Amino acid sequence: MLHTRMTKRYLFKAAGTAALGVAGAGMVARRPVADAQTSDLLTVAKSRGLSPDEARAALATYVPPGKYDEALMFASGGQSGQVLVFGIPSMRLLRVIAVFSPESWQGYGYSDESRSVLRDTSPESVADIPGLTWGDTHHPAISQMNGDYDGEWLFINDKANARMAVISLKDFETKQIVQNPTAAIDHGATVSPNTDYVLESTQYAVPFPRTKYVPLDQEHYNNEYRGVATFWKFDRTRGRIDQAHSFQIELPPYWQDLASFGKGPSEGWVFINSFNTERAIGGTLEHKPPIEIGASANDMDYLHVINWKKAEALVAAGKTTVVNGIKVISLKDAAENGVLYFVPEPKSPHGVDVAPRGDYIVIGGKLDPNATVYSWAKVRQLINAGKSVGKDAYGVPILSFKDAVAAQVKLGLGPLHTNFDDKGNAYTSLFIESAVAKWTLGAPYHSADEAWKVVDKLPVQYNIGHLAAYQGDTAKPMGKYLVAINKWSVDQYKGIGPLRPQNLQLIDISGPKMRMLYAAPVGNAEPHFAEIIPLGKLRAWDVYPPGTNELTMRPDPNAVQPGKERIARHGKTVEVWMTAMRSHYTPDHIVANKGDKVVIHITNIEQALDATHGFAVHAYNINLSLEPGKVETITFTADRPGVFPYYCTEFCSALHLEMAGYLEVKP
Ligand code: RUQ
Ligand code: CUA
Repeated sequence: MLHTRMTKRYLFKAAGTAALGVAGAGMVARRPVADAQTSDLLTVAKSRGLSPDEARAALATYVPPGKYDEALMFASGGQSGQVLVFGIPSMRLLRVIAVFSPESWQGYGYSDESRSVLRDTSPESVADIPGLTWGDTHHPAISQMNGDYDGEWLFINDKANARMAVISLKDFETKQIVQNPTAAIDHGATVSPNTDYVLESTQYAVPFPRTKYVPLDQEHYNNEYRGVATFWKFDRTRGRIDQAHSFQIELPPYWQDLASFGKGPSEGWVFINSFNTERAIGGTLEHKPPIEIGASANDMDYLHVINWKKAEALVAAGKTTVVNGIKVISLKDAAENGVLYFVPEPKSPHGVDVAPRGDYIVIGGKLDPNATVYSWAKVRQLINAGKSVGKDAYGVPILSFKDAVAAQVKLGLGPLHTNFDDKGNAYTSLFIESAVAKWTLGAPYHSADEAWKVVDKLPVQYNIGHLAAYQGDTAKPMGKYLVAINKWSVDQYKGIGPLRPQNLQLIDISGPKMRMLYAAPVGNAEPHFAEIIPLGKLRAWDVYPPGTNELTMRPDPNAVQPGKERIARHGKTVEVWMTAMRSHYTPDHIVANKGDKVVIHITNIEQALDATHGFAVHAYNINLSLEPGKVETITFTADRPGVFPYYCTEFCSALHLEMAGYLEVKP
């Protein structure tokens, strides 16, 4: 039903009339033009059956052709192995970045350059698992300076194979993938406030290192299975993770989960939550409790509090062992040297998020309706005073729960992840309740009588996992927008078969009450976490400088100028230096003998915005994407005799179909 009076008020606003805030037909009469526009808007709203709130939401999110979204959201794509880039507030999917899975539109996994990234063939590589063609991306992390996104780099983990990827935000392409040498499955991925390190925390404990076999029974599990926190050193000048200066901290075989770096007063520390401190290993067919029961028996698990500055000092002092090529601080050394502490956290928690000023650490209860908030000042005091209430089975000091907690805030069913706004409020996803809870932080964000209160709750559709507020996990949250990353869409989209999209919902958090703005189905991936950054902070290239190698981002030695194209034959290798421009390849004939190695370097010599060409070869499983200025190389063996057309796969011009050539492979 349309509430005409309300609708008028909202739509007048949008039409820019002077009749703001007052719903009265009398005021409209003064502005006949606006009045006509307004009644037109009302007609549209009415014909589409939109309520006043819905019409308002449409206006708040609509980005007209030729205008830009104000922010970008980088969301993981889960088991699609990709990163998705959405515009905010339009929620339009603007880009897909192929990371761990080949993706033919981007030519990712087909060119020599992208194949070398996917397989990590860099000289320092310790990658040892061949043939991976997918990943499970979970936690994107934009590079930071002083706890604030700097818009330079993006990191994302592959949970399934414990890998970390580096993406450049100059061209939105994956530059590096590193394989964790000791861990099998990871979960947490996050950056330190100045991006010195990218932290990867494990999930399921395996024999340490993963490359050895240790029987799965309780005794072996307790003694030889381990979790690990990996601190990947990021070298900004090279734009690469520097494996030689990275290190790990061995952790007990609890199942570590997400991680967040401290900042401000807690800078130099990192927090990782955990579950299954019971060390349950299942065995359902042997009539042992299933993992989900065994892992939920204890009332408390352990928040891991890690002094990474101290860990760095231990590494510098040589207190490490090299395991599978990486320096490792042993669990014993970590426990005895003030690197690792535990604080109990209620039963199987999830999510660990540090408040903007670095003063509070929030844990989602998951099985407990509370968010548990630790005071960094209190935790720090306990550590300084050397006060522990005991040690765990591995000698790690345990701090007193009640002396470390600032508050427990009862939020609702299934609290998971928390982000923050610019007014001292926290927003927590409630998985079971399918809602977002807005609540107040304590001092200095709010006075004592306003602190730790739920002030609003908004239902979402359905089963929210993470949420992402505008810069909501940084030292400088911006408020305004929040995206609920819902896991289920159930009945929200119709006629599309049993595999349902995920459902991302944009929420306006600028006022005292949250308002639902928009729902965006994601039909190609399962986003987990996301981060939202203002468009103005990004300095992406529009085109590559002429002759650029996408990996080095520098001139490619095989770039070729128009007029200098050539084919050279040395022994059984045919090497081609080719140019692509609208609407031809030079050369358009390549001749090889069966069994020859064919190497083609293609330079897109265009500099016009969006003048991208493809390069596909029949029967050879080849497709490249050559954006303006880019050089790519493709190497293959001409093992199949015949005549193979090659053509441009990107519809680039009126003569796009004419952009073709022939590869002859003589028998
Ligand atoms: S955590 S299931 Cu981001 Cu809630 Cu991976
Ligand atoms: Cu170039 Cu189509």
